[in-house]
Amino acid sequence: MNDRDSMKPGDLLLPVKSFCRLSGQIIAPLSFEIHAFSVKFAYSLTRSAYMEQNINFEDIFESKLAKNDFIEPKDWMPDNYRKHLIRQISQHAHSEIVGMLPEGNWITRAPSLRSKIVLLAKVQDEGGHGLYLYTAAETLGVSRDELLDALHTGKAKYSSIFNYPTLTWADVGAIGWLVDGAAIMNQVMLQRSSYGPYSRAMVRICKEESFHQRQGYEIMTHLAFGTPEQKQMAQDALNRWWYPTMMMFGPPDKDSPNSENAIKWRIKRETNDQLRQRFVNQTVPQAEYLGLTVPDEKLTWNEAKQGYDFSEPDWVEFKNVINGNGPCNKQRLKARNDAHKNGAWVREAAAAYAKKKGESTAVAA
Ligand code: BYC
Repeated sequence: MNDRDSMKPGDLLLPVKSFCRLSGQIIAPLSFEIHAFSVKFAYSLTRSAYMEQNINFEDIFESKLAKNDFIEPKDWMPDNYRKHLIRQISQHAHSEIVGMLPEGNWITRAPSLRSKIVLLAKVQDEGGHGLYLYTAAETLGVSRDELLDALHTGKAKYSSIFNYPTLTWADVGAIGWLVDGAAIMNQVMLQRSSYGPYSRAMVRICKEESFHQRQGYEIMTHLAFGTPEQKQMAQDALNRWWYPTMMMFGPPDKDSPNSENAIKWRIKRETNDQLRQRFVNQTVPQAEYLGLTVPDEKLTWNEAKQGYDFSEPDWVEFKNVINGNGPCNKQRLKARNDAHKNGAWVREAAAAYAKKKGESTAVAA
């Protein structure tokens, strides 16, 4: 088992057991457990060892990428790579916790005890995903407070999809089926992302997202094979969620400023358009099984490309939503700010407990 295998996503403690090798010779042995905030210390030790040997950091970084090795928190990385990751991982983390809100809205109104328990578990999972991802972002030298502050003040983006309302129970089904389905499509590729902590967080998240997708499809199945009114409810949810889900993959490749670096640095392995196409190819047969109609008159199978031709979402609407003017942006930000404010006592209690525990450990030692 190597060091990477021994680390679990969400770990605050990063076991570092690294030997920096030059031509097979160990030049900087490091073997200790460090807290995420000490990453910079380990990095500077490694860096000075390399400098003595006149090593080009960029070459080492590039050769790791070329070999499909992970870049780890203690490794040298270009500033723009670090910035790119902080941007993407924190947006992803924000999406997970804001994503709890539209479905959380239905916990008290779930139509049965079983569906309530399942929905509770799912929403709780999303909170956990946020935690793994904030922790992964912290390994890049940014604090949780800075990240949350950017979300709460509206500076940071989160997925456009969570700015749409959940009007009926069928919307909870559509979110699981379509939104989690799209999320998995994107996140399976991110399991192979070049940044170790992000990639490892994705492995666990993907397992849970698969369950979420099935939960949503189960709800849609009950409705689609239920009464005509239930089927209509399912169709209405599909009509409203189809295009917003297509927007989740981001703008078309030609208008995606971050894709070039993301692909070059192996943060993303596939482009926005490639993933969107795969999502359509996978989802259309699922809609057909349910007897529901995808709201796209142009949707046709293209034998030559072995995929569907489909209509693009409304990119003007997308821009409005990501710029804060979607149907629920203000409501979502207010809910997050209120939750943070109301949770202050929990953070204070946790900090007081950690301090007390630290003091009693010091006395015992
Ligand atoms: N919404 O150059 P581009 C979940 C922004 S949570 C908002 O293509 P990139 C779930 C983009 O940030 C799933 N903004 O960017 C949770 C950029 O703006 P900045 C969330 C978007 O990064 C709870 C600009 O547009 N998944 O599944 O190469 C319950 C230009 O875009 C969106 C992730 O976060 C959008 N949809 O590609 C249920 C996955 N799209 O930052 C379910 C990780 C684009 O330059 N993220 N923008 O100001 C990614 O894979 C990529 O960041 C994206 C965008 C594909 C989203």
